[in-house]
Amino acid sequence: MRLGIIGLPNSGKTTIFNALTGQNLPTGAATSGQFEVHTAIVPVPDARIDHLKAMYNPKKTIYATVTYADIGGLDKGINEGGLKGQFRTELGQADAFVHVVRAFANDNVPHPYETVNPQRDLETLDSEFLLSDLVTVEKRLEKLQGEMRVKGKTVDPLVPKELELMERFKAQLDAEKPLIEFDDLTAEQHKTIRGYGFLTLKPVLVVANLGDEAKDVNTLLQYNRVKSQIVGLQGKIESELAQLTPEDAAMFMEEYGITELSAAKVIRLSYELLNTQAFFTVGEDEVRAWSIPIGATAPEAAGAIHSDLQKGFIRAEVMKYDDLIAGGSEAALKATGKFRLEGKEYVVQDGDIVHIRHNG
Ligand SMILES: Nc1nc2c(ncn2[C@@H]2O[C@H](COP(=O)(O)OP(=O)(O)OP(=O)(O)O)[C@@H](O)[C@H]2O)c(=O)[nH]1
Ligand SMILES: [Mg+2]
Repeated sequence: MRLGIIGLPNSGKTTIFNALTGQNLPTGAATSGQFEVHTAIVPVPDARIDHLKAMYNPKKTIYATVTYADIGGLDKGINEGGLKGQFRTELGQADAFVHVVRAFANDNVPHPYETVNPQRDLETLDSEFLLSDLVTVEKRLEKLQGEMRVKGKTVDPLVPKELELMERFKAQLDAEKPLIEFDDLTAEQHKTIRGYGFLTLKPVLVVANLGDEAKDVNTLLQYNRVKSQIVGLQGKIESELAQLTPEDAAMFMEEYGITELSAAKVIRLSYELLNTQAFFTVGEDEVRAWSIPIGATAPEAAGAIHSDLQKGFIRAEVMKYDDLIAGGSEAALKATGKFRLEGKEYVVQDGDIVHIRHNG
């Protein structure tokens, strides 16, 4: 699952990438304006995994992960007539966006529009994305209408279907509304449009880069988009904290009365944005989180572990994480009858601890 970190030049994308991933990429003028993508895979903090680890004392502990891509070089697109080429392709491939908006004042860091105004910046990039989707839709419409004209009655029946969908998309974008508002798209429609990489179809986590003071993000910004959230993060401080050893970082945090790093919260919110949930497998060898789409069935969950487990699926043994913790042990949980055997139709829930019974 890939989240593209986007935002206006100098908003602090790379700083926030460093804060989230613990990397130490150069920030500031050195990288400005170049098309450059840096990626890193990050474990998603999960207190449940920590508890399971303490309970089973496994040899290995594996958290769910997300991938962040710091996508630099937006200035070109905005100033030179639309998002194009490699940059547009890169954006299209993200599953969701982390949209960084600058909320810090600093005279040494130039702002592309001179003043610090997070709401304006958020809307500027959003309209750019809307416009980009509109261009994609119009190109498709032209192509599909051409095919209808040339082929007449012999046209592939998928063509008029897609034409209708693109007309619906166009009306939505003309009204300056994002495509993510369509929550009734069928699996077939999703398949048709998958390759187009529509930007306004992706969920967005807006991260206000607060600078040196902690501020209430809701006083700075409003964002009413569905499946989207706003969060504040002190980019520079947290990117520096991410460079420390965990012990030094803990000491520093205690000294400043910081209980949780916003970076940890941003990573969790990023994960939730992706319509993904975690189930767990436990044992002496390994305690592990696995990511599956919300709504996945037990055999699909088995397939996330290994395709053989999906093929040979018989039943899933399921414990609820909360029941296990309340009971204190597997044995105690079994005694209360809360240990369950589920079949092929079972829809796995977030926090299920699963063991797959299978053939072969
Ligand atoms: N004071 C202050 N400066 C910051 C903060 N976050 C970023 N900066 C500075 O702002 C400048 C731009 O930060 P970057 O992280 O490089 O921003 P960017 O969005 O990646 O920039 P481009 O990739 O060039 O578009 C750097 O000089 C940072 O040190 C912050 O929280 N406080
Ligand atoms: Mg950068």
